[in-house]
Amino acid sequence: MKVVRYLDATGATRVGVSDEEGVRPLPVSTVAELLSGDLARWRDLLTKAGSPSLEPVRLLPPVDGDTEVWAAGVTYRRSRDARMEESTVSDPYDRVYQAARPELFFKAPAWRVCGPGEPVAIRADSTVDVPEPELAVVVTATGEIAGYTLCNDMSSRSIEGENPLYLPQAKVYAGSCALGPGIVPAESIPDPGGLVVSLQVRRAGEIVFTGRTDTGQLVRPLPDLVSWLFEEQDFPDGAVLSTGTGIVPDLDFSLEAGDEVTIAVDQIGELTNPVVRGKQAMAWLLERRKPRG
Ligand code: DO4
Ligand code: MG
Repeated sequence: MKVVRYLDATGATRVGVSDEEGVRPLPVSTVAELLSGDLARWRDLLTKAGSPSLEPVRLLPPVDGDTEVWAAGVTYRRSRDARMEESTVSDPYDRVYQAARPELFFKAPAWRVCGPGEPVAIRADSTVDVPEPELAVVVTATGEIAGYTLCNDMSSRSIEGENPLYLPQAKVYAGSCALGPGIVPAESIPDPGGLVVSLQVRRAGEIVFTGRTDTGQLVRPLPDLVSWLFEEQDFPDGAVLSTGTGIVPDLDFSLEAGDEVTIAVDQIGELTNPVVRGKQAMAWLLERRKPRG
């Protein structure tokens, strides 16, 4: 069972639960509303799904409102080694891998998140770009893990490699964050520490990269990452925290416009996105953004 956001046949945005019976609408209009209390409230609201909807649906990103997406970095040995190789300054990556305090960075406001099947982007001013397949935790306003989804933390290796202080530009831009396909409630995943994570990149119908890891390689417990995130700030609409990548291609690989990226996490789902280059190709995100009241 997954919590999903979707467009119904009338073009209205809905929130529901998707399972073998179909999609059943929930009595809320946003996922932010589901996350704005504690875990007990989230669980209670999920029991209130209606009858299966027969309408055709298109999935949307499973975040909305003022929910923020954050990400952790250098939480797998492979990520540490890849950063040390790509960067002009390798020391900060080794130090953060071993430090008590994790690397956490803001990734995207909900409106800039891409959903299943929607384009993700590489920057027009970047030369080495990769997808990062990551398990993401979805957290209530009270800091409890409500569920799991997938995050593609699209990244420019050339920009971050030039100077680690360029990390926000390497990581935060139009088309840099995809989430989905839905949110699997935490109680369905008794062991989030043993999930296979995989990545496939297709180019002109050919597979040009595949990689595989598992969440057992994560150097930090998930609740530990969440408690660092909530240490000195509140998230009244909940938060999504992507937990880092353990799959990084060699430096001679770079994504190209026209590629198709598929990331998957065992028991959570699969997320496929085509790749475009530059912010003009992501102008649809602005169109979709609702006017603020
Ligand atoms: O410091 C770079 C961030 C690395 C990252 O995003 C990851 O390890 O997933
Ligand atoms: Mg990452």
